[in-house]
Amino acid sequence: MSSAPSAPATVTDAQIRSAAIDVLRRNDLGGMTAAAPDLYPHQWSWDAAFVAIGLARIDVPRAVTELDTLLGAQWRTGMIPHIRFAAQGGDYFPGPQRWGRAPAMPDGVWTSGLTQPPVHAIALRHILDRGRENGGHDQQIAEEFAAATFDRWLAWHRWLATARDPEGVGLVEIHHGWESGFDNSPRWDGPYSRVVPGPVPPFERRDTAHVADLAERPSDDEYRRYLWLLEQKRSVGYDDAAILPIAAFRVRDVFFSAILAAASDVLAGIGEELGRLPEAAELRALARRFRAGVTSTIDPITGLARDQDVLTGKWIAKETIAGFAPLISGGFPDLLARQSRIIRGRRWMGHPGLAHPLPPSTSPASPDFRPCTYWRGPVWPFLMVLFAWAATRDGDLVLAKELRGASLDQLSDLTFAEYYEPFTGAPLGSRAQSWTAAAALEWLGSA
Ligand code: 2M8
Repeated sequence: MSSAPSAPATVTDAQIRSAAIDVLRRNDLGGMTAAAPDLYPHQWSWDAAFVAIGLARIDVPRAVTELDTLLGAQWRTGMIPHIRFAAQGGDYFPGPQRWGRAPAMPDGVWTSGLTQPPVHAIALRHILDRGRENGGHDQQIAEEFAAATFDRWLAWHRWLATARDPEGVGLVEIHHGWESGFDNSPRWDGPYSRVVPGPVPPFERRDTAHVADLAERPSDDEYRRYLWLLEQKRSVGYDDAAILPIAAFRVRDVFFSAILAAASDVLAGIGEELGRLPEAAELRALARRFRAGVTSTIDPITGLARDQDVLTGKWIAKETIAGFAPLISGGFPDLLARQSRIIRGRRWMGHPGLAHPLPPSTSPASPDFRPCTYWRGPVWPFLMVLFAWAATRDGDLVLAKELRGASLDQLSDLTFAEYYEPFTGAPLGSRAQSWTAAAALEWLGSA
């Protein structure tokens, strides 16, 4: 069982900041930051973006390096893979051998064959902003990096908009729960229940060795399905078209789509600054298309956004934080106002039992809620940064302030846990998780 946090009564911002910097230093593998020291000893795609946001508060050149290293893993198709494996090869399953090679993989780099949400342009924007605030060398390096890599981020967004939205509906299709980043969310229970695993080579999990309680991680049964989907992708050489007729898991992920909409607008803004006007216009159009896609998923009764199972054509209506996708993508003022009311309500941040008024990954009022189990209930600190960034963009400064205050209280336990039990505030999963430390640095702002 998880125990209640035993943080000292008064922890100063300076202590949080110094402990967070320490975590990122210790997880620095040289050019890339391990997502976590033991559980995730490689670079994860969307973790790297949040890490870059935090690093930009303390070291702009190092933040640039984080994104540059990730870009070194970009496939010839434009896809940014969900893991770039460290050369020194930390112990993680499934590792590089299990994924194998693909024709589109960059030479000499080992990656996974899946992708993850495209938060990177948002991180690039943060790096540019911090560089300009600091001026001098920081500004120069940030601006040069943005100009030099714009086309590669553009290729990334274009790949998502074509390979992963083949019918142009304005929603990104994922082929594995890992691609969502919300690995075992109740959102995926239906689609996974229809995955019938074929033969999977023998495997030994490593993740279970790094958590206090096995209930904090997905089950073996879930892993068998995860690995079968990997085998399917591998069997077609990770070809974007060839996977579509055979994929046992095809879901239009509304939260991923919302991130693509938001990030496309941000990248368009960077393109405009660079004088890349046709490309910027293309990105603005992408943002509109995916924002419209997100809006089209709203359940009129609950007001929450929904995923869609491509293989059954059915909506997936689970009460998870992904239901607030419009708060990330932006949208019509009425929709945003309604969502802002819901997220503050008693099924979410306003639930009376919460240790900190922060939205858990699944509503505590949902029958699917599991307070200790990974993406089925705990609070994920890095996500709060994303919601606050979007709230600030849309003028909801009160929500942004509430998220900041409660998050800093939560993080003052100095464990920088991967996720937290919503009612007790106990740290769960990995400790010293990089994107949690980065979130603390972003909340604290520049020194
Ligand atoms: C978790 O996912 C990995 C697989 O990608 C795992 O469980 O082994 C998720 O929380 C994901 O969102 C995150 O990017 C990754 C590394 O922090 O861990």
